[in-house]
Amino acid sequence: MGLKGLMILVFFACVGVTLVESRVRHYKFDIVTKNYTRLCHSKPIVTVNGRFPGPTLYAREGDNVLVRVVNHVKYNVSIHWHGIRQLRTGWADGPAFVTQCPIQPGQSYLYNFTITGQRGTLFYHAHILWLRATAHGAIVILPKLGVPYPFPKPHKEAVVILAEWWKSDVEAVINEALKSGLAPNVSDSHTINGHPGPLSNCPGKGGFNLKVECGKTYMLRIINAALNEELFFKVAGHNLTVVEVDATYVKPFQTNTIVVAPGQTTNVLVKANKNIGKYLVAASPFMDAPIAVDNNTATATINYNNTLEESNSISTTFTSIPPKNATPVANTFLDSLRALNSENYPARVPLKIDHHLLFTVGLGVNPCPSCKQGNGSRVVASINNVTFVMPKIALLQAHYFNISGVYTDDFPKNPPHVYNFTGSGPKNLQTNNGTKVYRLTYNATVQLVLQDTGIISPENHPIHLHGFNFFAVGRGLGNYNPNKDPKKFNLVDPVERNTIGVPSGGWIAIRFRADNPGVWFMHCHLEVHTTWGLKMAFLVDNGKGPNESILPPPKDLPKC
Ligand SMILES: *[C@@H]1O[C@H](CO)[C@@H](O)[C@H](O)[C@H]1NC(C)=O
Ligand SMILES: *[C@@H]1O[C@H](CO)[C@@H](O)[C@H](O)[C@H]1NC(C)=O
Ligand SMILES: *[C@@H]1O[C@H](CO)[C@@H](O)[C@H](O)[C@H]1NC(C)=O
Ligand SMILES: *[C@@H]1O[C@H](CO)[C@@H](O)[C@H](O)[C@H]1NC(C)=O
Ligand SMILES: *[C@@H]1O[C@H](CO)[C@@H](O)[C@H](O)[C@H]1NC(C)=O
Ligand SMILES: *[C@@H]1O[C@H](CO)[C@@H](O)[C@H](O)[C@H]1NC(C)=O
Ligand SMILES: *[C@@H]1O[C@H](CO)[C@@H](O)[C@H](O)[C@H]1NC(C)=O
Ligand SMILES: *[C@@H]1O[C@H](CO)[C@@H](O)[C@H](O)[C@H]1NC(C)=O
Ligand SMILES: *[C@@H]1O[C@H](CO)[C@@H](O)[C@H](O)[C@H]1NC(C)=O
Ligand SMILES: *[C@@H]1O[C@H](CO)[C@@H](O)[C@H](O)[C@H]1NC(C)=O
Ligand SMILES: *[C@@H]1O[C@H](CO)[C@@H](O)[C@H](O)[C@H]1NC(C)=O
Ligand SMILES: *[C@@H]1O[C@H](CO)[C@@H](O)[C@H](O)[C@H]1NC(C)=O
Ligand SMILES: [Cu+2]
Repeated sequence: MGLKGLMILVFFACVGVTLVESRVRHYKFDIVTKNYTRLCHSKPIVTVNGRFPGPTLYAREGDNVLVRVVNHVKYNVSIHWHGIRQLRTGWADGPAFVTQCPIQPGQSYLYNFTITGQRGTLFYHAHILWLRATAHGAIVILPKLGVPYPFPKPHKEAVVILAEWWKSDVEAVINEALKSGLAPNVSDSHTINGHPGPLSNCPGKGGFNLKVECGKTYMLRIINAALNEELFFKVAGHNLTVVEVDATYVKPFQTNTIVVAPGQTTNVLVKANKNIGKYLVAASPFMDAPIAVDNNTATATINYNNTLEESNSISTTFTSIPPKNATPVANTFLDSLRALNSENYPARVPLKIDHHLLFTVGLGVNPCPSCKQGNGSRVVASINNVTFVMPKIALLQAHYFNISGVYTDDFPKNPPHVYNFTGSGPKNLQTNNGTKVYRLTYNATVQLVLQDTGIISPENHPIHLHGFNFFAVGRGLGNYNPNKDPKKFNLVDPVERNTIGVPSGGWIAIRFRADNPGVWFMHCHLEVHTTWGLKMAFLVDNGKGPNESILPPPKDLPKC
């Protein structure tokens, strides 16, 4: 009897622990227009809860997250939880017309998802039009209670969000470009946590300032929420120890410069081991193709022991920024990234591949009689020569409710023509239009080689896959060679991420397992290229097992 009673007690104790460990986190996001005055040019912007960047969403691995999003602006809105895997909950993923119809003005939608097997830094952002320029914020997923980081616990943590700022309304910027057929204006400033920083000539400068104590270690959760630009990030006089990217742990390494593409996140440790003073933090553009970028450097400061108060008497240590075309600096950083691949965090790289795919990514030119400035042509973008046309009904709804005529499942496995992809390109720069998906059975394995093209110009494309993390097993310049290149693949500890740059004039090979049923968007995270059509979707069928089907849609799922 005594023993039996004890066993029951132990059983209840365990259940108790489980219940405490995962919680329901409630958030309310009001999408509101706010007259933002922190920069030189005061103007109304679309924000989450009136803040730029928006509030940080905190959760723990295992938590159920419920976010009620209420649309108070004149635009249609949807929010994407970038990098959250959304296992079986595609309804909560967010890209407009892919997994949901938009939340219309005056309407609301409850995003309901559970964070499974992930911890680290991600972010949320609007996933419609160009609203994500200002409607975004950090997601911080702490490890489960009692589970430590696989590196020494930092004294404090700070979220560092990099973004872009236009003097004009962003919707006016992209609409002007679509009308002309040409590229949109580059931004007027980069920002760090909403500020261009102390080196800008805006009144009320100052900017983000991190106070540190000598001898302590700090973790920066760096997010690139910019629309169109990859960024270098540095801290004057301090090395950065990289410990995580896209909410996956990496083998720690030191560097003085990191590069973060739009859609990527990077956690670094900074040890405050320098002389007391102020140190500049800098974010500047990386562009290794002849394409215009905003060349303004955003800055912030790290201050030792409250030197801010005596800021006039303490000098600031500056840092040199890499030239914008510093490909070797970017490569040194990217080549250093390796999955942690420890016992607790193994890299489960698919070794047997069911689908070998080769997708060309790049630009094109289509006729546009009304595009006067483009002389009757407009720049477009495509994957395997398909310029994706957004449907009027969300793809996931069409799939789930068997609505025909919304998409076809014949997205090409290979480019329709083989040519010197990274050369000057074919004579005919036109593309096909289509709303096509690539279909996968549940649990199928995919190797996808993303090949940049030289059409108009080679360019680095940060490709983001929804619904999955993938392993980046290989990367190279020129045209991918299916006979030689796979021999050099890293199948042991390749970095695992959700967004990766296809090198300018080169290729990248990624692998993933289709263990999440639903419709999953894949697109360039340079918003201008997404707008131009560099996007497609994978459709993953339900599996046969009990937990291998899409859950039914929530009752309040927006209608088109
Ligand atoms: C926003 O601020 C600017 C400059 O202060 C002002 O001219 C404008 O009227 C304000 N707009 C709104 C909607 O408050
Ligand atoms: C969230 O989704 C889960 C799984 O479908 C469901 O059990 C739960 O009731 C939902 N929560 C709310 C508040 O709708
Ligand atoms: C884009 O830049 C051009 C040239 O500076 C300017 O005339 C135009 O007004 C800008 N467009 C927008 C929408 O800001
Ligand atoms: C900073 O990192 C670089 C690159 O790993 C290394 O060569 C250098 O010694 C480090 N500097 C310090 C002060 O640790
Ligand atoms: C930045 O770009 C502008 C316009 O493209 C140019 O006039 C300026 O000289 C550039 N500045 C630097 C520092 O490269
Ligand atoms: C359009 O044609 C004019 C005149 O030939 C030329 O100067 C201009 O560069 C062309 N613009 C584009 C985008 O091709
Ligand atoms: C869609 O079609 C499939 C297969 O024919 C069927 O199993 C499913 O119940 C249908 N779904 C709806 C919502 O009608
Ligand atoms: C492809 O084009 C590039 C750039 O012009 C050139 O360097 C390369 O030799 C070409 N490759 C082949 C196989 O022709
Ligand atoms: C792309 O498709 C267009 C339209 O069908 C065709 O004219 C063009 O040759 C194709 N280009 C390539 C590179 O496949
Ligand atoms: C694709 O659509 C554009 C209009 O957006 C049109 O000009 C072009 O001819 C279409 N391409 C094909 C191959 O139908
Ligand atoms: C998925 O595939 C892996 C590897 O082949 C296998 O171990 C696993 O059991 C499969 N899962 C399901 C649900 O089929
Ligand atoms: C919002 O989306 C709905 C559904 O697609 C569409 O009918 C409506 O015109 C859109 N409204 C605005 C303001 O863009
Ligand atoms: Cu791109």
